[in-house]
Amino acid sequence: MASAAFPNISKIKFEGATSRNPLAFKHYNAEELVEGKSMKEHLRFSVVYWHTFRGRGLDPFGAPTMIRPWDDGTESVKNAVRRVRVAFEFIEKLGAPYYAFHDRDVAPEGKNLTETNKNLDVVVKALKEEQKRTGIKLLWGTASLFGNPRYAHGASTSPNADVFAFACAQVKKALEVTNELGGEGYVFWGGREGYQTLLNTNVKRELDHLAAFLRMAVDYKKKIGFKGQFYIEPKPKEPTKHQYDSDAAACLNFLREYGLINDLKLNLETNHATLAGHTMEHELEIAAAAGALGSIDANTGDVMLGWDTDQFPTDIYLTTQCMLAILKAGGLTTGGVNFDAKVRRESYDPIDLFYAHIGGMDAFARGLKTAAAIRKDGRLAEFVKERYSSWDSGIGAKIEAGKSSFKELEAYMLKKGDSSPSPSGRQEFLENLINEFI
Ligand code: XUL
Ligand code: CO
Repeated sequence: MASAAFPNISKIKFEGATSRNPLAFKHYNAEELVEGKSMKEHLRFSVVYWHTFRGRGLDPFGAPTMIRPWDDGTESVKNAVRRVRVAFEFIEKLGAPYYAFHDRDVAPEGKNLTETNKNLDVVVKALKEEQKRTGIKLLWGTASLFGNPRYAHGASTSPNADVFAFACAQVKKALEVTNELGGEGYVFWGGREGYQTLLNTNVKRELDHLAAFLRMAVDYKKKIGFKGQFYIEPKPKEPTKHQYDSDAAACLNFLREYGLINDLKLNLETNHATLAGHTMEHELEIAAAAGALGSIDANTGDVMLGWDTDQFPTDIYLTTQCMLAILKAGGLTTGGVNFDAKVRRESYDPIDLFYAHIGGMDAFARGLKTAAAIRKDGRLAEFVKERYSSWDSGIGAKIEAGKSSFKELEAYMLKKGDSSPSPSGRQEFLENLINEFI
């Protein structure tokens, strides 16, 4: 490749927990086996193009702070292609096996859709070359249906049918490109699919349109033979006051209502869960219960701030909870741990991108090892199993098998007089048990 963007950084290595090298992994040891599978296969780490290679530290109060030496500041295709080389140098040195992007992160828009698609084709060629050179794969692709002003009122839920049509054309191309790059998935995040005020909104029509859009995407996926997994990414608000895909339960309900439940799984994001007033653990459990746990956007919010700060995950409790839920659900199959996270506006040196990702990967590796140790110990699972043991035989088993009735249960209770006592929930005992492993 041409001159390196990170000439002083070599491939990040695992040095173990006692290392004090900030450019080394202390816990992520790619080939180390956990529950019989390598850490690399369990975690399937992915770097996002948007925050890591397009984020510039802009906020509503101030100008960009991140001046990247490889970026000439133009929206040219040449600059976009140069950025691809830098992105792959970074991901390769980091040792993440995957990346993810929106169409508009990688290539600039042109004067019209034809020119925009042509720009994308040029950059996709470079992405393909770099994937081949490095072996790095595309976890998922997606389309930005929120950045361009045409999407101010939403994309598939726009009151303007032409905007809906444009969004479909854009997603058609994004699906083709994701397929061409061997993407293992495709994400639909609702962007601006929601409302700012109900005074101007026909909710029923907008939901019907969102479903029609997803149905056409499913049809086109089949038509082009794209084998990747489709995901829907819940988020309750921001940029709109209310997003239709507000949390895992709302998404699952929507998918069931419109007959799409077998076509999409969920891509859950920690900071979106907390914006919805849930923990990430909750969202993972709700998705897993419906067999729809697909992938995760790994980040974290700030407990003192109410918005989507998209920080890198460093909290071992959080990563342990995530990995407990993921391992219980059978692991990430098509999905991955995708760092939809950005360095702070004040962390403007390119090297901060390394520190951030290394920290996130180590935090998840620790979460994985801790979760595996809790599972090996077995007391947590045993406690939960025991708590439900009244359902394993007798009247409980009969109810679960759908073989009982109100009449029978009344007779059962009239005979017994009262229910048997329920044992303690032992929350504090269980919290202490988790702490034994952290
Ligand atoms: C926005 C967000 C998106 C999706 C992909 O909050 O998380 O970047 O992950 O569109
Ligand atoms: Co996300």
